[in-house]
Amino acid sequence: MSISYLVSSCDIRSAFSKAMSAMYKTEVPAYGTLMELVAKVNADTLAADPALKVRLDATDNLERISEERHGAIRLGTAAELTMMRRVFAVMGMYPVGYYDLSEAGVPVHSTSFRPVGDAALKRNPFRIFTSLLRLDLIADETLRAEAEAILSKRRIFTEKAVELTEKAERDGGLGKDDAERFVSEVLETFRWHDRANLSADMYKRLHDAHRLVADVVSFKGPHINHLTPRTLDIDAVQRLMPEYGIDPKAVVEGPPTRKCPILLRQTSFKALEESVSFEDADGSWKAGSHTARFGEIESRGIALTPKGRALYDALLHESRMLVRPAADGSNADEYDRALADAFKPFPDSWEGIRAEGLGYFTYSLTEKGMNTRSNATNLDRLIAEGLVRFDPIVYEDFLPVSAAGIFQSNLGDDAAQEFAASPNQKRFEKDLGASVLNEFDHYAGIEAASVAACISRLDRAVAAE
Ligand code: OOG
Ligand code: NI
Repeated sequence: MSISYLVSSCDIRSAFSKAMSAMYKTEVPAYGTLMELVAKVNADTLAADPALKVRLDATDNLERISEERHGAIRLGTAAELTMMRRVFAVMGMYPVGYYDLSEAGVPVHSTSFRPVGDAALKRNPFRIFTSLLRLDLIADETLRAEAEAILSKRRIFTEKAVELTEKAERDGGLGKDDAERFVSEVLETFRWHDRANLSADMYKRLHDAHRLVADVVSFKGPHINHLTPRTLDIDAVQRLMPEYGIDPKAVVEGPPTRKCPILLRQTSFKALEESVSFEDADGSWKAGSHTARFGEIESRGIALTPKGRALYDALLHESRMLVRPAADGSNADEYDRALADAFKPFPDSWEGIRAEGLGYFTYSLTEKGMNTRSNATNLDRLIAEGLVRFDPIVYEDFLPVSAAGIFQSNLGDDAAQEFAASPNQKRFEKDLGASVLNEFDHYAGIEAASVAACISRLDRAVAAE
């Protein structure tokens, strides 16, 4: 087959995120309502801030501003994780970052499959936060073995999805018809199943061990558990959710509201209780319920360096020592104030963040820089002379404390459990069958490349003279 007939992985990813969005809106109507609210708040924000509109118009596709940025699934076995990696690779999504959630009382570790590189992110930024259940953290050995046995029997991918993935690997991509078929076959893996693959009794035992274990083990596949559009005003959406009949989680996760946003802020509506049925030994179906699916919103800021991240972690910890957000929202205002106070030492200007080496920036030549010859290599001087400008690099990854907060508020308030913190990235990568990209190295690389491009361009101007 000639290469020119292959559909780009970005196009497959776009088609997939669109199909997933359509499916989830019909599966979870409250999610459709959240999307409407987000679209309205984004439109109002742009109307009230023409400068923002101009800026976003230059850097983002305004038409797609309210579209989904991410979703999440939870897998049960190493084989599922490896296959998922291969499926996502067909869509140009690669594992970035390792997140240990055991420390926060959730028995999973995770990565994010996402497009890497500016062009791919711009084309379609959709990513999937993917967790692998850690049965090794469950104390009850008998239950652990039973859960493993149930998981070993299920097949979460259709035969055709596997076949097309293998074909894409062989041929370096898929043609148009195959790509369409691939999207609809892969979508099956993410679909909700209201019939559990075990008895009510077994469900209860798994649920008592940890609600997340029940969510992963009880079903035929890893249903998509939320999708997350981008909002331009997360505080407004959080405030307005109740007016739209949706129940927000207690607080917005991540940093406080700031002039210069850092990292990632996110909030969600609480997972809904849904009807499911369980199959008893005699083959009869018994009605029950399960809580897993919700909707989320996100708003992203600058990617922080290890130094910036350490400061972020320390300040967040400090604020939570003062006020721990209650799941019922009763101290939400108090928490917001403590958070804002705790973050005062974090500079709130791009110049300040840059001067202290807290964030990653891309550097480019100004108008003046493009028309100037220089062989200077001192970045601060080039900036001071107005030859070079700097812009924040957007954080495209996740935050373990925030993710744990999202998990927790959606698993129910009694779900937190003490696990010994036991990050095990080596084991995760073995199960994944590949290593994950280190997000800090990745941002540092983008920054370094932009600096090198500025300096060589200024220098080339000299040579050209
Ligand atoms: C994933 C929660 C993490 C986020 O945005 O941090 C997440 C889950 O509940 O499976 O999606
Ligand atoms: Ni999420």
